[in-house]
Amino acid sequence: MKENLKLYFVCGTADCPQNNLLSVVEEALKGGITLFQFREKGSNALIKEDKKKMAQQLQTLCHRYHVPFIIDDDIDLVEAIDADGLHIGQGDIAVKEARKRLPHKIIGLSVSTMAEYQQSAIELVDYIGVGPFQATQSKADAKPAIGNRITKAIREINPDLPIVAIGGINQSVISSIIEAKADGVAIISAISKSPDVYQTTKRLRQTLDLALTN
Ligand code: TZP
Ligand code: MG
Repeated sequence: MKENLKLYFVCGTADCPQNNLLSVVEEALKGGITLFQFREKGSNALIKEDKKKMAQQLQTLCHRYHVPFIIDDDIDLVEAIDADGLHIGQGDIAVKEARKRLPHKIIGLSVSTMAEYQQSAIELVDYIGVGPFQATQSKADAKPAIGNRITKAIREINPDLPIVAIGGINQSVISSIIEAKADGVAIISAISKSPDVYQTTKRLRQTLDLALTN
């Protein structure tokens, strides 16, 4: 799991200014993302059959590059298309219930505070997403920025838990996040809104590879 968290791209149609989610994801795959999450949110979000069709196309694309395909929040869709996993927030379906329905799939959980960590069934998840690291434009209801504080505190008490940092992450903060002992970074806009998704992703991946070998 830790290897897959290195460069985790999270994206939905609303995150792509040119309305080109499929080509953005393909460029990011070519650039070296290690995990992808389909996070379809907002007032113009795809729903029902349209969402399912998009998910299937994204899944096919990810698998062509041998990258696991995760879906945000929609456990029915995970089951319907046999996705590789589910990501849930604190207000979504309970971890215990998700694990019961998805015994062998990847389950990720968002954690923003130590209280959330302590109150969650951490032993049932495959990784946690910790954030927001910095202020973010990509999540309407984002909690206050926490920097590396929660990552460091959780790493102290749980040395083996796969942790990915999320929120406002770009090239310039990667080394500090890896020094805080996260296993990787999850990114929306620094990739999806880049004028050159392939080059940006490739550079992020090179920086992560270097930071993780030191
Ligand atoms: N959860 C916490 S911050 C965030 C999510 C989904 C948004 C991250 O997006 P960006 O554009 O990388 O700040
Ligand atoms: Mg959610």
